[in-house]
Amino acid sequence: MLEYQRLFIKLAMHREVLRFGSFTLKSGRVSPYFFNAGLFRDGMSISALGHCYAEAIQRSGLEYDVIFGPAYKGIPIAIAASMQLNDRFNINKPWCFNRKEAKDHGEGGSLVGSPLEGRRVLILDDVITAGTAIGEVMHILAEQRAKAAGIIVALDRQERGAGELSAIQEVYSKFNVPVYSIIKLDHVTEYLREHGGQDETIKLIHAYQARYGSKD
Ligand code: OMP
Repeated sequence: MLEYQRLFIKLAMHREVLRFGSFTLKSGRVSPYFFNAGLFRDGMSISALGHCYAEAIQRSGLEYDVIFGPAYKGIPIAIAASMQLNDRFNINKPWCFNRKEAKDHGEGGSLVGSPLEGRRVLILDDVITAGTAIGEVMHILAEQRAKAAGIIVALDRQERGAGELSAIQEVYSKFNVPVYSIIKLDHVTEYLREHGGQDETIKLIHAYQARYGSKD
């Protein structure tokens, strides 16, 4: 695990973005942990989050023209990451996000920010579990005749999608788009092991993975 990944988990646990307990997911799966990116809700946290995405973007080596943050949780992620790319890496990229409701007056349209049409789009989102949310984003890109260059999420839960493949493999085989993450679930269990006293939590995560985990 890299140092920025360790710091990311530390911050996520400190801000209770990453919590352990019993949580019913969108997919209906009952998970022993949950990652709520909406709780990076102060200046220091969102700045650190943007830095981690910027780091993951740079490490991915992906080539893209514009950064897209799907509403709602992807919006501050895209803004924070584009600021950190500029400030730390001297890379100035345009950003864009969607509204959930299209406006019928004023500036109109359902997109805010830089146009997507005909461009290579880097999608920044919070979490992929079964891959449903990403399907909706691909629909927006198709409408704009834009091409997805890649997807970066904060946490790869390393779970199966609808079938036997991992959700991330499904995204790749369905849309031909690579997915990267700041951390994977394996990093979380490694971090818990390093810090000790979390044997019960690790056991519950392993049991959950035995049921829903992907084999990659
Ligand atoms: P999928 O659409 O199944 O890939 O689930 C991704 C979405 O689930 C995220 O965009 C969140 O809305 C939500 N989610 C989390 O935010 N954190 C988790 O740890 C798990 C989920 C989830 O419900 O699977």
